[in-house]
Amino acid sequence: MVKQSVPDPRVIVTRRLPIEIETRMRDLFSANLRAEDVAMSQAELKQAVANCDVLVPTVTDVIDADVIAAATDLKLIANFGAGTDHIDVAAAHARGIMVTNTPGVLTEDTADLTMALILAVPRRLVEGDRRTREGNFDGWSPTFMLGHRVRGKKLGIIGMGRIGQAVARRASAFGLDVHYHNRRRAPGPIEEELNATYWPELDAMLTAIDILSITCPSTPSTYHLINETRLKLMSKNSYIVNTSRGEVIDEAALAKALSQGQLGGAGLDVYENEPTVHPDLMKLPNVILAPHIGSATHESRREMGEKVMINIRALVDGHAYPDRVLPPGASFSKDI
Ligand code: 8YV
Repeated sequence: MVKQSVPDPRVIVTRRLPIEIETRMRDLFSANLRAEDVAMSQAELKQAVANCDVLVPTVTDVIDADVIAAATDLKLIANFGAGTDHIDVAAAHARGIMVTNTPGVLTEDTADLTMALILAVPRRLVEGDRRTREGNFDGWSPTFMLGHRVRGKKLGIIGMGRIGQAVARRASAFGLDVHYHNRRRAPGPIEEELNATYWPELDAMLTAIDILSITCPSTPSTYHLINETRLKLMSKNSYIVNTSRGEVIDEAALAKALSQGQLGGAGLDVYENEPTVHPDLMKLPNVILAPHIGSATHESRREMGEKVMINIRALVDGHAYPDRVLPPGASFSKDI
């Protein structure tokens, strides 16, 4: 189906993007690019949506109903990133404003970072690096810096989407036994390929696993999915890795559990109030705190930019959007 084309859309980009993407954006569109890499304020976002056809935001922009209400000619929010929890997709949809994202291209890099944390936390890699730099490596000893073996342990994945599956593949290669919890059970062939055990009840899975990896999206139903009660279900030697969104874990409860030795450690790439990190987590040696770098490779960021431009081209040429995001319950058949 061909929709109305918008030949020369005014595009506003909220953050600095890789230079080759900015150059191409300038070639293709009337693009208003950011001079400095600083997030826009809510007032600036409102001003932006009142003066463009396409907004290109990132995870650091809160595109809430208030911002969307300020839009005049806005037709498309072409998000630079896969997660769209910072956008009120329902409010956009209600006003006929399309939302697109950049899935797929950051899967492998995010899974690599997840796997790196799954290995680095039990083996105390970052703690060891710190000790060496601080002059606290006095030579090899049979009992120095012992961690825990990864091979043979049970990995529980929450969220068996693209990234969860890519983590499962890596984990199998490292000899981990893969378990998962997801809203829906994965199709048989995928479960078979990944040799993954499905747990319909999250609580039951938490009692059975050694390492928990969170790769589900942040939605109202996953908010604080891992809370104080659920943390208590996990064993004292277990680890948590989160590369999805901070909001999925009650960060204060996690900090408390780790401080009290209820868990073995954690590897986090995302936080509830980014860039702020719970002060107690900062003090713990058995926690690795990565600065939201799941997709931070030149390759991913370039390909995310490509996807953003392809989605904007769909508007220019009047084609269906390749990466359209819909609010829950909405149907694809409506005004594609
Ligand atoms: C992105 C991410 O870097 O794509 C996502 O959802 O979490 C990150 O890897 C970020 O969203 C860019 O907007």
